[in-house]
Amino acid sequence: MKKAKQTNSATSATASLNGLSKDDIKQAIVRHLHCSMGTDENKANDHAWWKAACAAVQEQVLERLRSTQKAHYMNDTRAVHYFSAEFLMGRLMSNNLHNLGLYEKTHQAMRELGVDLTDVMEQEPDMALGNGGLGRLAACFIDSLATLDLPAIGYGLHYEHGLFRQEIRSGAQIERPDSWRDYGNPWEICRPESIQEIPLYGYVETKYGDKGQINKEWHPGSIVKGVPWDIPVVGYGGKTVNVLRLWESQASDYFNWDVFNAGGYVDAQRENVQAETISKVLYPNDETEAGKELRLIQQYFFCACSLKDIIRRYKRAHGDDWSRFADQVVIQLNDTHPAIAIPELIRILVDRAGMDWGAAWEISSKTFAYTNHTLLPEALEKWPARMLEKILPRHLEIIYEINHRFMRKVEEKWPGDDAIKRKLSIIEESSEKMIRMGNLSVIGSFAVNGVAEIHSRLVKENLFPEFEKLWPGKLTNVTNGITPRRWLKACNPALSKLISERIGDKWPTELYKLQGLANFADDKEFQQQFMQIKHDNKVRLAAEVKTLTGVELDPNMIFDIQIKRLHEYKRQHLNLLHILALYRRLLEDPDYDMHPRAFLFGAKAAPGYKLAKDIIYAINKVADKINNDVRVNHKLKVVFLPNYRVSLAEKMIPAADISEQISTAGKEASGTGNMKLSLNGALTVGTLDGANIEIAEEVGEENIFIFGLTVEQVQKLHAGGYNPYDIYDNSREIKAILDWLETDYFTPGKPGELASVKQSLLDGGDPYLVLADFDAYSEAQQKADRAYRDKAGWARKAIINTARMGKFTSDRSIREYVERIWRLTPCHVE
Ligand code: 7GP
Repeated sequence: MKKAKQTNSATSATASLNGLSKDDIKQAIVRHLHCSMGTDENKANDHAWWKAACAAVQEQVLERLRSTQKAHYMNDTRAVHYFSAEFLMGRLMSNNLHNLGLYEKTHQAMRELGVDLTDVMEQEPDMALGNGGLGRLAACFIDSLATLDLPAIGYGLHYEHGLFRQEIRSGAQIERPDSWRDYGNPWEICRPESIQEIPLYGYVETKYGDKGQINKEWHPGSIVKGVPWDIPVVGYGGKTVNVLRLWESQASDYFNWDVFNAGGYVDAQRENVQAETISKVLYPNDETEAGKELRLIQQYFFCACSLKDIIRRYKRAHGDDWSRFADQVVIQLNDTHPAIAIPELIRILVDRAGMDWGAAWEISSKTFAYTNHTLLPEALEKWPARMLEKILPRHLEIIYEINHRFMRKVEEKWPGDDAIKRKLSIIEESSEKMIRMGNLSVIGSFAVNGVAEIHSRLVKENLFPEFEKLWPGKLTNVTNGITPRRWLKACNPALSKLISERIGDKWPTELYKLQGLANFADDKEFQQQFMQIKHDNKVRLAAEVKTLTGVELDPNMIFDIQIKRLHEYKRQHLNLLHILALYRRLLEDPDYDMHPRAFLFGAKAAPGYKLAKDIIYAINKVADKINNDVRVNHKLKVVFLPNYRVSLAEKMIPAADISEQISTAGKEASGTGNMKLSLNGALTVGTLDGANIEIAEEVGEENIFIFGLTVEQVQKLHAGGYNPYDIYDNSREIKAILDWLETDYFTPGKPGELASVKQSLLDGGDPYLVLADFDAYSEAQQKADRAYRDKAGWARKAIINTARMGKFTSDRSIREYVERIWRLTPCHVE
């Protein structure tokens, strides 16, 4: 096995500059203002400046893209192909400038042109082609892959509308379409030369060869065209520029031609609409299965396009010799969304390349690896066999064949044990026959990983225990990470500068270097500088909050932040109950001793998830009441920031004092927001769940506020029959708070509007143990409050948090994938 070398080539971004001067940049921007935008310095608005600046940067990017592709081609490199239905990229301008080492110069160039780069960058819409953690992880990973000079390509869908834009009207979430490409996306390049045609529907014909062999031929009922759009991914240091290739669906000319000739102009248009629907919208689900036909078609569409693309490239170098395929190609499945790629590759090998099953399986099972991102049963994908039969009839046959052969293995291992067979089978024999994509992924991959130690342990022990027995060692862990380029260097420039002054500027690629800051944790001057930066970031965020919501925040308050998708298991409602407790305590005792605190939320709820939307509504109603209650609003504020997204996260995270990571133990696979906040000097209030556990190990228990039930205690409590009424009946505070929600105190004239939250915690059975963890949470919050008042003590803890985040760079995660799963070698680009 080849071992990946530690690749620290991209140490200092500035070192890699190709001598481009500030004046060169100025000239390029003005040239694009004139020649690409058709305007001039006097007339241009910020949008035009933004476009011109993008075009100037893109020139640099494309040069390097060309050299990278040439180097990869010349070296015939093994590459990882990261298949993901989501890439939550956010904005690219600041990131690309930082990674090219051109940020400062461009800033100055623009200043001399009379424009402010920060304002101009605000023009860029987020690329919100993802829901949450899974999609953002993919974005961090492709940044690290390029930074480490690893041959890699991201494959996904070119959604016309990304995750919905959230508006808050009278406290309620309203979903509006996201239109990130309305005025063009200056970063993407269309590649018509690599268009693919993708079959759908139809039937399978069985043919008998003259030697008795059986051949299958799929006669599709419809063909759609996949048009690739390439988004360059610039590594830090600007040497390697990889590609994110996103597929857009279009009606195939070929298919419409017949209809059109038959005089069916209108019908032909209808076909167009259907084909184009495939990449129209991102499903706004996080941690729930969509279960819709269109979603399955989306998955197949991008997997089939990507596989054809990979095979075309492979054949260019190796012709019809398939023997090296698995040596050159590794495909990482980002959850089960792309799992249909497994039967698709087998179909290509058996039906198109004429291989026998054994040879095809040999290749396919050495090509795929699978990452699991959740244990929540409602998120584990299953497709009705009926639906597959209609859309992908040949794939269903192949899945049955995979399962048939796999069942023989199970029989060998556990002779006569039908219960195990039922459990491990890809086919679930319920009232409606279902295909379990998780089982297919495990069976069809050579490696399976969870995303944090505890999660991977639970994957082994609870989700797939028999698979672990069947293939010891196949299930493994790679703890998630985040790119420190975006999540510290670019989003927190003042802190980055301070860090570089103290420990040098190598930390963006060698994050363990942050350890050096621990030496200054007790240094009065450093503490003062560190906390001054935090204060300035809070001032800036407070201004943003004022603009977005009208609420005024005093930056001397503790900024307590919970930002993540809205879900019961993430327990935003636990946070809300605690806010209500503080409110009550303040009303009962105006001298109640607490440091003033602002609670900030950012969260989108899946449009069909009623209770999640009710929780958003409740947060907003409680916020309204508290923020306008002069008895308490000098000590307590609550803000729900609308339309949480990557670019808003970049403003909130540097301003956080406290990071809320309060999921029910065992439910949050890893979390990555927890890493971003801690890296920026926030202290975590959190449960022993996901990566919180590893963060606690790194920062030490005195620098984090851990509370609540452990995974084992959660399991015990459920097993013993948990009754939330026992807590409600015995806690004066909890009873008062829950009853409060039923009155019209927060919704004048409309009692009961917030009752569903209470209902879910009592008659609903409180499935996520909010009440069971309430007292422990409240205590942890009190500890945090007391700790904050010791200014030097807090500064020390905040500094230690930043200093100990080295482990959580996505570069470390990628190195682990490379060494243990992908076996890639870096390819240095001149
Ligand atoms: C998320 C997990 O909830 C989060 O804990 C983890 O950090 C992240 O993936 C990256 O691994 N899962 C999703 O976003 C998701 O949609 C359903 O999971 C498959």
